[in-house]
Parts: sequence; structure tokens; C-alpha cells
Amino acid sequence: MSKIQEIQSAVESGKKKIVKELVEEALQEGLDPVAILNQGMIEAMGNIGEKFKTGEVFVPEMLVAARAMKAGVEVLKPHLAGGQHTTVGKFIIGTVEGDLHDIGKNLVAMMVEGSGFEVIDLGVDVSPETIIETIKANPDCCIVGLSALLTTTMPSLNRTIAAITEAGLRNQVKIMVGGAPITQDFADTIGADGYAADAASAASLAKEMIA
Ligand code: B1M
Repeated sequence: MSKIQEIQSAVESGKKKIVKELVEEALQEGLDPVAILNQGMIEAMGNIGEKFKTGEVFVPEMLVAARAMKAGVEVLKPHLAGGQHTTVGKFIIGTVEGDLHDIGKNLVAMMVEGSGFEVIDLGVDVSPETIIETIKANPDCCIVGLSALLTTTMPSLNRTIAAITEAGLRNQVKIMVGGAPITQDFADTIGADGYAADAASAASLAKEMIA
């Protein structure tokens, strides 16, 4: 089994400590951090999601896999983020109301921060009101990033954008949306300024949005 396969298997089985050790070893062996992330960890979360769908695993297994992935990402973080120190703008990010998934949102935050933005991470289950208060408290903010992982929370994206518009703040910020069920078409329908399919694309799009 290759090191990346070992990482994938340890994430899937939720072995947090082993994931950390394996990622450290993989980095020492000179493996590409992006490959460790994509083929080792993100693929493992895809596999666990499939197993959940077919009833092979349940919520607790998804949860421990998520914790194991987070532990691995912590080790990878300094190798992925790019480490740019100048601030090119502010990026408010959160997972929308009703949604507790944060791994993808955290990766986006990390990559956007690495490309020079000051990131204000509001966490998960973020209400439109909290987003509005945060925009008001940061009048120099340029981008609001909203993540949704459930088909049932996709309407929260819509509600958040509508609330930002009603509050008279829509012209003040660009809005980027993303998450597994989101598409460019959906983003266009709800009036977002941009959609990114993954964390690296989110970081490039953020830079384009303020150019
Ligand atoms: Co949940 N869950 N989950 N889950 N979970 C999914 C999403 C699901 C697809 C699993 C499945 O059925 N196959 C399914 C949704 C089905 C649907 O909506 N059609 C599902 C379900 C049903 C649920 C519950 C309802 C289960 C239940 O309770 N019965 C429940 C809902 C809780 C809630 O939110 N209210 C639930 C709970 C959980 C846990 C808490 C146990 C855990 C989350 C832990 C955590 O995040 N801290 C969990 C997990 C781990 C998953 C899976 C297995 C993995 C998600 C993940 O982290 N992926 C997931 C299955 C899957 O995704 N295949 C599943 C890895 C991550 C890197 O990818 O988040 O897509 P992703 O992020 C990507 C891109 O999407 C993009 O960039 C990221 C990096 O490349 N991106 C953005 C994300 N946000 C972006 C924002 C941007 C731009 C790009 O701009 C701002």
C-alpha cells in the first residue's frame, strides 16, 4: 500500500493520531502536499460519503473521519497555505444557516488566507443576520464566501444573499458561493458574483474578484 493509500484508509477509519503521523511521514518523504490532501484525504471523505449513502456507515463514522481529516490538515496547513503576509483585502466566510459541515469551508479559508486575504471565519450554521452584522463591522470587507454542503441548505445561500441586498449592503461586497451540491448555474440563479468548485479555485477567484 502506498503512503497516500495508507492515509486514505486511516482517514476513512477515523484514526486521528495515525493520520497525523502518516501525513508527517509523507511530507518527510517529499510527497506533494496537494496530492496528500486530494488523493489521501478528500478522496477518503468521498468514500465515506458513499458508504453513508449505501448504509454501510452512519453519522458517527462520518464524524470520526472528519476529525481525522482535520488532524491531517493541521499538519499540512503550513505546506499548503502559501504564507503570503501582505493583506490584499478582507474575506468573510461561513457555512450557511442549518449546515454543520466545515472541512471544505476551512480549506477554502486556509487557501484564501494563503493568497493574502485577512480571513474572518464565522464558523458553521451562520445566520444571514450574523453575516450582515459582520459586513457592517468591516466596511472595508471585499468578499463574502458562503459554503453549503446539503441540498436542504442551498436555500440558505439564497436567503443570505437576499438579506444582504435588503440590508442595502449588496454593492459593498462581492459574494462567492461553493460546496459539493452547488453549481455555476445555481450561483447565477441566486445572484452570487462567483462560484468555485474547490479551495484552490476559490483562492484564484478571490484575487480576480478584487482585481
Ligand atoms: Co454529512 N452529508 N451530513 N456530515 N457529510 C454529506 C454532505 C452527504 C453528501 C453524505 C451522503 O449522503 N453521501 C449528505 C448530503 C446529501 C444531500 O444533501 N443531498 C450528508 C448528510 C445527509 C448529512 C446529515 C443530514 C446526516 C444525518 O444527520 N442524517 C447531517 C447534516 C448535519 C447538518 O449539517 N445539519 C450530516 C452530518 C455530517 C457530520 C457532522 C457527521 C460530518 C461533518 C463534519 C464536519 O464537517 N466537521 C459529515 C461529513 C464528514 C460528510 C461527508 C462524508 C464529507 C464532507 C467533507 O468534509 N468533504 C459528505 C460526503 C461527501 O462530501 N462526499 C457528507 C470533504 C471536503 C473537502 O469537501 O466540503 O465538498 P467539500 O468542500 C470542497 C468543495 O465543495 C469546495 O472546496 C472544498 C475543498 O476542495 N467548497 C467551496 C466548499 N465550500 C466552498 C465555499 C466556496 C468555494 C468552494 O466559496 C465560498
